[in-house]
Amino acid sequence: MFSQGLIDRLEGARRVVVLTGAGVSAESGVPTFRGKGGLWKRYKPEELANPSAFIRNPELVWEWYSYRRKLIVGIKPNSGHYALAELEGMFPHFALITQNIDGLHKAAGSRVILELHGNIMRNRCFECNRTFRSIDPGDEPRVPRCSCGGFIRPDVVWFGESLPADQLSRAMEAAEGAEVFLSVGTSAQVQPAASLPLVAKRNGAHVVEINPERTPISHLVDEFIQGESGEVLPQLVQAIKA
Ligand code: BV8
Repeated sequence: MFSQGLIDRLEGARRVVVLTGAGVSAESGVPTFRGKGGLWKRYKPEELANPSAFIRNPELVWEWYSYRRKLIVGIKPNSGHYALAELEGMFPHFALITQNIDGLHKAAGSRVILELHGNIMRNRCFECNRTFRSIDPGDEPRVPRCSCGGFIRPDVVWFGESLPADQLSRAMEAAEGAEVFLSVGTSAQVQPAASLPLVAKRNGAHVVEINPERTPISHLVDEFIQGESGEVLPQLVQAIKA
């Protein structure tokens, strides 16, 4: 499954970077956005995960996130998450960049995690940006209010919103310095995350994509490994150990 070139590169690598997307959480039962069985059929994520949708209909957006939070409460990391946590300890410099907002990488033991798109279990005020951890999504469609009077929203990055500057700059830096870059479980359609594998490639990294399906960057990477992350990643860890 793995080229000797990849194993050789990984054996000698000091700087390894991984970008993950919703596909890594699929085997934990978290629906992806765009694949089959994607989230809430009736709406496209781009129609709901944006500030104007929230201003127009805060209850609908809040309800969508409450629905998604309920999907996430009680799910567990899968073997792909655990393999990534193990990979972290195998290299002097390792960075895990995720587009996922489900917190499963942390739950699996990964320590250096760059959350580009926020975290669904955190909330913040739409007006004053104060963050709230305690809000229980509960069942009420009523959108909670901050003491400043503003609506409280999930602390995630919506379409049209800038990514957290420190997370993005650290992710760019990691991609620029990577010797091996793995793009795992992402459809590579959302910017600026989708440009990270190309930044790595432009700076000399050996770029590997792991996905059951091809994506818009599959023809640009050095290796495309067709498969599910929950299977491929543990086998990659074993191959390096061997
Ligand atoms: C920005 C958090 C600067 C919320 C998400 C016009 C106007 C405004 C902006 C734009 C525009 N045109 C383009 C843009 C930029 C826009 C963008 O990229 N749009 C795309 C859709 C064209 N990006 C932004 O707006 C970003 N901000 O650019 O700010 C700016 C500011 C103002 C104006 C312009 C620019 C913000 C993007 C962040 C959006 N937030 N999520 C939430 O989750 O509710 S994005 C969302 O998509 C998730 O984060 C998700 O992770 C991410 C990417 O999707 P994937 O993770 O790849 O998931 P997907 O379902 O797509 O694919 C799953 C993959 O897994 C598939 O390939 C499948 O084959 C594979 N798979 C399935 N099973 C497995 C598997 N792989 C492995 N193993 C398996 N078992």
